[in-house]
Amino acid sequence: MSKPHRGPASNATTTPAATGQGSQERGGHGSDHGNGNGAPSAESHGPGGHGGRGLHAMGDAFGFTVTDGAVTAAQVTLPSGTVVNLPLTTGVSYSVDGTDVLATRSNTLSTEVTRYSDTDADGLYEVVASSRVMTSTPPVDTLGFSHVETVAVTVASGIVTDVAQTRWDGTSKVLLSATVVPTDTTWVISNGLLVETHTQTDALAHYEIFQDGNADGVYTEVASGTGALVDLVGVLAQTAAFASVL
Ligand SMILES: [Ca+2]
Ligand SMILES: [Ca+2]
Repeated sequence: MSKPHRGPASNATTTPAATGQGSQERGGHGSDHGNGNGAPSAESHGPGGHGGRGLHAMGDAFGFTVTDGAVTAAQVTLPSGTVVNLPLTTGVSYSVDGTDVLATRSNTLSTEVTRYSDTDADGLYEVVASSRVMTSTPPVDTLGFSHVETVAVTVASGIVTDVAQTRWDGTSKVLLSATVVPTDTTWVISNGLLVETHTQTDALAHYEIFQDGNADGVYTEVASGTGALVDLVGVLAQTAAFASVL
């Protein structure tokens, strides 16, 4: 798995250069978020590192058997036509939400959910959304730095006017200002959380959610995902226990 990270989150891990600390951090960070990498078959033919984007790219190819409201079998049809049965006892729990199927995996530091939907009612499901929500205090490296992305934010009358990414060495990179206005990224405050959304032409929209639990103007990334935005009240519930350090 060469890309355990998704999108801009990886920016925060590319800046450290001195002392070799950077490369160590990247390794540790990757394993935190890429626990699916341990699958023995997860090389070039693996299912996209189990990330939402990778699974989304597999298209309308998932099949589920639902009995009495529970998923009793899951499978995916590969482009070659081969049907692979998905194991139901490996730490992923399936549930049914309306006509959709949810797959939930609880990791040490986060919870991931993938939503499957049969949007064209042909009996096969595709990934329409995925999310990862932090459920524990951000980990730190041996220097004491947390490499979870943080941004300094200015909000005026409910409008986000300035966003700057805060790097581990104290420098910052302006993402939004009066003169820096990206065309494919937006920031809004919702339920007290900062929601950064990246629109893409060839993939599901990708978002990152930041929280400022100690109200110092610096927001820490607590969730990310693709497709429809994750329930923000649920995010707040999952971060409540450690929000004071965010
Ligand atoms: Ca379908
Ligand atoms: Ca803060």
